[in-house]
Order: sequence, then structure tokens, then C-alpha cells
Amino acid sequence: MSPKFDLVIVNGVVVTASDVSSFDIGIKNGKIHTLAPSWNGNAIRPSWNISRVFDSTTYQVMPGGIDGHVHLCQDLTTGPNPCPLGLGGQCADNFETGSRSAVCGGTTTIITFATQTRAEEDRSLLKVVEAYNGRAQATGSYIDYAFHIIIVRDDKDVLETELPVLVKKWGITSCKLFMTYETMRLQDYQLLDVMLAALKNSITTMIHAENGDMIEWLTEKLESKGMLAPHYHALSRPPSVEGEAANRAIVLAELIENPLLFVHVGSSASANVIRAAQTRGLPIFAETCPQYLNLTWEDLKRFHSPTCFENSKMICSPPPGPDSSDQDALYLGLHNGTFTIFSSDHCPYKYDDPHGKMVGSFRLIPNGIPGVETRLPLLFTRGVSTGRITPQKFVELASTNPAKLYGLYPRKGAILPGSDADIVIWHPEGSLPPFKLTNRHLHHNVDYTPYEGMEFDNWPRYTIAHGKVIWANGELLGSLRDGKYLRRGPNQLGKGVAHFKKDPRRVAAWVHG
Ligand code: DUC
Ligand code: ZN
Ligand code: ZN
Repeated sequence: MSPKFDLVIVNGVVVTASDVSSFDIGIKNGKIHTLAPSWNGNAIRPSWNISRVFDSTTYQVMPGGIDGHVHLCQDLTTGPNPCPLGLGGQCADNFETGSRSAVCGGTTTIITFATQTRAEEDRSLLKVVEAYNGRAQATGSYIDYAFHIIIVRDDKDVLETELPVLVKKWGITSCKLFMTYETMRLQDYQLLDVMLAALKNSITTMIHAENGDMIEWLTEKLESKGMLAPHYHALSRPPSVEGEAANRAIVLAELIENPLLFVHVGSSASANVIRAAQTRGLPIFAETCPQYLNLTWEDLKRFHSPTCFENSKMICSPPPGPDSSDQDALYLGLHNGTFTIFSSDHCPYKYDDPHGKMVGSFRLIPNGIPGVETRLPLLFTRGVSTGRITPQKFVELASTNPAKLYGLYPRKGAILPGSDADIVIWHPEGSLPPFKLTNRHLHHNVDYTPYEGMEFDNWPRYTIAHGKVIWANGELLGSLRDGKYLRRGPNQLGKGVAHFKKDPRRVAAWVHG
């Protein structure tokens, strides 16, 4: 006799990162307890003792989405001299509204950022994390959450004493470093210092790779010509800005054998550099995001006029590519493994708000767009339904690889006995009439979506977290007490093969001694 299951999903087309096949899933105490090939068509195994049954015949059943790049409650003015260059503004979502939006788009785990600033009171990374955790606890969260730490200073004592505590006490095993933004960027010397400290603690380095000097130089040139409208933001950051920084970051990381994750890769210039490094066996990982597959410079100009600032709704950094050729290259990168993960980079600012996007010049417009809720439906509609990527690849990019990269697998990102029962169930193919998205459909605290008017052919019908149905047929059923803080382990995706053949002319392996 089986144990008494709290919930059983029968006859689902279970999609994992490797397989598509019909299974029954038995859930008990928030975990997947039993997984068995579907039994006899529609019938339920007589031996199964069941409280509640979900018949998912012809529904695709996947591990819940894991969004490894979400900004909530984040301080975006950075320190004593607030930086005007694209970092002002107030984060519009907190853990309540951000996690709510995530659930309604099929995501069951979010990793958000705790941000150090250059202010003296932010020297301590531990204090920064405590403060951010306080913000999460202030509202609660509908789904499980974790933190990356953003490091903008290279205080040796802090790195030496606090990184081990971040790992052991908090399970924070990833940090983000910036190569641009005056108040956040680290110079090459500092990047090497922080990367080495991260490596010693098995912390994955995430890198925002844009050349800050090129951006500042181009911005000043545009300003001197009176080219201030939002869409000039893209001209201040042509693809070579990303390509140069990506190449430099790889050279720095290779010198000290540090694995790197490139976040929000937006151009083929950068993707090609990353691909070449991966081909050499280096442990280089990459993330791309919906905006780079679905928006172009044309979208940045959609509402262009000398006074109309609506184009600021599309502004993020790096900007999307000039035309669809970059999108094709990025889809290829999803398909061929250049990209390890697909995240939203949900960075929410309101448009019509004193702390929002409606400000006077592209230099001042906060960089970032919302997308935690649309991430999975966009990739499903534009990637899976069109056949550009397989359903298995979808799961790999949106759930399984984020779990492995960020040390959560197989608790998360898997449909396996013992995994958390975090599951997303889609509408059966063709059963949801295609519809045009409007911001009213969404559950974030932002007054627009960059994907307004885009057509979708599927959307998560059910989201299940810890075995509880928290989103069903357009209704939010969860509670803010459902989500718990997640301590994470190290990167589970390996260290590449290049280190087996280190060349002392390129690699300073002795620095580890
Ligand atoms: N980097 C991000 O990761 N998000 C938005 C803005 C930025 O520069
Ligand atoms: Zn960034
Ligand atoms: Zn981001």
C-alpha cells in the first residue's frame, strides 16, 4: 500500500531537461514522493491512497520555473554620491508583489540581489544581507527565495572574514560584479582581487560586462549633440561595449582560473566571445533574458518624438540588439548550449512616477524592465511552440540549469522522488486561444509591460509549490507565508576542462598557493 498522498498528478506529459514521457506523480509533505509511468490510460493505480487528484492528460507538466535574476526591494541609488547614469529610480516591486507576479507566470523560486553600496555603512556584506532579508520578511513571499550578493568594494578584510560566513551561514554562493556604472564598477585590479576571494570560497562570480569608459565617452558625445531622447541609450551602448568587456572579463578570469557567469547577455558580439572561451574548455557560463529575444532598437523608437519619453519603458542595460539578427544568434545560443540559463532580469520601475522612468534624458533613465511573469510564457510561445527550442531545452534553461548553477539541485529544478513538489502545468497545446497581452493581465506593481500587445499562445495554468496549488486558472491561491529562504550550495556545473592543461604563459595558477 502506498502512503497517503496529499496530491497526485496523473497522466501528465512530464517534461524534464532530458525526457518527455507520461508519468503519475505522487506528492506528500511538499515533496515528490513517487514517480511512476502512467498507469492504464486514465485510470488511477488502485494501490495509491490519495487525498486529491489532478488529471493532467495531455498537459505538459514541468519543474517549476527558477528565475535566477530578479531585483526586488533593491537600493538602486548607490551610496553617498547617487549615480545619475542609469541607476536612479525606485524598485517598484517588493517581495510580495514580485513573488506574486512570479507565481502567476509559473515560477516557483526566485533569486534576488542584496546590494552593497559604497556608503561606509555598507562595508559589511553581512549587514547588507541581514537588511535585505528583513525586507523579505517584512512582507513574506509566495515562493522560495534566495540572495546573490552584489559587491562594489574590494575591502580585503571584509572579503577575507565575511565571504566564508556568507557561504556557511547564509548559503549565499554567488556574487555579482559590475564593469560599468561609476558607483558600482570595479577596475580590473579590483576585479581580480574579488574574483580570487570568491573562488577561494567557491562563490560563483556573475559579471555585468559592459565597458564603462566607452559608455561614458559615448554618452558625453551624444549629450554634446543634444541627442538626449530615450532611444539614444542604445547608441551609448553599441554591441562592442559588451563584446570588449566580455573578452576582458574572460582573460581576467582565465588568469586566476575563476569560473564566470555572464548575466544578461544581449548581443551576438558578446555571445561569440563567450562561445569561443567555452570551446577552449573554460568554465564560462552565460545567461540571456526575454528582452534580448523579443525587443530590438526598433522597439526603443516605438514612441519616438522630441518630447515623448514613453520609449524609456524599453530601456535596460545592455540594450537589446539593433535588429533580429542578434535575436537569431541568441536563439542559436540557447539551442547549442552557449547559454546555460534563461532569466528575467526583472528590474521593475514604474513609468509614471516621480521615482520612475519618466525623466529628462537617457542618461538619467533607470535601466531595467519588468519581466518575471512573462519570462516563461514568452519563451514557451516564441521558443517551444515555434520549434526553435525543444521542451526539454526549455526546462533545462528555465529551471534545471539555474538549480544546478546556483546550488539548488535536485531539491529544485527536477521532478524526482525527494525533490520539492514545485511544478508548473501548461494548457494542453492549442486549447488556450491565442491572446494579446496587456499590463492588466499581470500581477507586478509596475504600470506597464514592455510586451504590451504581443501575442501569446500558452500560459501556465497551474503553479504548484511545495505540493500546494498556488495559481489555478487565473486565480492566485497562495499565501505570503508559503515562501521560505533558501540556503544554497556551490555551482554544480563543473569547472571546465581547461585547467587540466594550464599554460603558465596565460594562467597564474601559483596565485592560489
Ligand atoms: N543590471 C542588471 O542586472 N539589471 C538592470 C540594470 C543593470 O545594469
Ligand atoms: Zn547588470
Ligand atoms: Zn539585473
